Amino acid sequence: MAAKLFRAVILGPPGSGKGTIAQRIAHSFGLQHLSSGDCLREDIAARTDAGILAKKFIEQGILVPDHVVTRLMLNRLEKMTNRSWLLDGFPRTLQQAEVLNHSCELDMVIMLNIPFETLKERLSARWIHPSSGRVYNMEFNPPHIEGIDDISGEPLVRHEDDKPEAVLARLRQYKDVAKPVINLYQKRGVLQSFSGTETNTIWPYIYSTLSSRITPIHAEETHQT
Ligand code: G5P
Repeated sequence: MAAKLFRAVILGPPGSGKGTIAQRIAHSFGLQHLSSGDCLREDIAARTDAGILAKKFIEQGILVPDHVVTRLMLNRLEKMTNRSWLLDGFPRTLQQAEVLNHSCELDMVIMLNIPFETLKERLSARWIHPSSGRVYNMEFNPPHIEGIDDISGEPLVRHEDDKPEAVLARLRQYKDVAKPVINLYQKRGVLQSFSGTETNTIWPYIYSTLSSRITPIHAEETHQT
């Protein structure tokens, strides 16, 4: 008999560590990690119609319209019907959550609660390697050589929306939009919240909560700041 598929979402404000933690979950539990931000950036790079439209919104740090993101993500999910997966950054709005609800049932929604000041500091120190999605932070996980990806040796870049004005816009908008999504998943009984200022402190709790529902493929690793 085929193993039961596991479907999860990670929610949290910009800079809360969704991408960092999602990569750890994908590695430890073998889930396919699908980030809406990465999907949008891929479409921007490929100059698709959705990408050209999305670019204007992302540069200002505001949400891309629901119908654009929803279509993009559902298309990707259709190709993953026989995989266990973890969505990062989607759904963001109640409308997106309702559309997702029609196509699948979620087993767990991981919610990250991180103080506002911590988020601002983290985003301003973030660098990424665009083709792999590897994320660095000049204090938390700096590259071995400044400005260079550890694995490929290629240059690191900053997201357009990590500029200070865009960061503030993203954080403000998040508060209004996320509340009904969180309430929805709380009512459904699938929400698991984790609070703190450090990813490495929160991670063991997330690992242990997930381990109670799905068998890890890699033992828990200790991550040091
Ligand atoms: P994204 O790409 O989904 P956001 O805004 O949700 O972007 P973001 O900024 O990628 O989220 P994150 O994934 O929560 O943040 O966090 P991260 O990248 O792992 O960590 C942030 C930084 O902190 C990194 O440098 C990391 O190394 C560091 N860090 C992590 N943990 C620690 C720690 O413990 N200590 C320290 N010091 N540092 C740490 O979306 C981008 C845009 O796309 C659009 C929107 O316009 C959005 O703004 N978009 C959507 N629009 C509509 N609907 C959707 N569903 C959309 N999805 C994306």
